Amino acid sequence: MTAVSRRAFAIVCLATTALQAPAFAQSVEKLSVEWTLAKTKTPLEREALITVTNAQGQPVSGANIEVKVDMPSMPMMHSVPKATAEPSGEPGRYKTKFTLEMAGEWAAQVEVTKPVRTKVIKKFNVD
Ligand SMILES: [Cu+2]
Repeated sequence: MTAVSRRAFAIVCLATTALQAPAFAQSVEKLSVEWTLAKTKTPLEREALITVTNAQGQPVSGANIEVKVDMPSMPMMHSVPKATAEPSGEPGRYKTKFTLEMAGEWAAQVEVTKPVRTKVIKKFNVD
């Protein structure tokens, strides 16, 4: 390859990368996951309302969300069943319920596996 053709090749590569960038950025973008917890009539049970938005702040529909809760101060002591969130009817909003085993400091791992993998930890207190 001559120096000129090598430079031309490099420019074509750059142009191709630039064209592909938006799709690539979308596939690796991080979702924003927020939640609010509410008490139910059942002691130690909580209902989580989870909101998933993309980098543009738009609601994300069709997400798969699993919630695992544990007590950071008591490793291996609890085994609350994993909860799967269901669509709540509003775009980007999901809900699920789980029952804690005691009062105290808990942490939830909220894991989105679709459309983009995202994992967030939410700490909360149970009284
Ligand atoms: Cu405990």
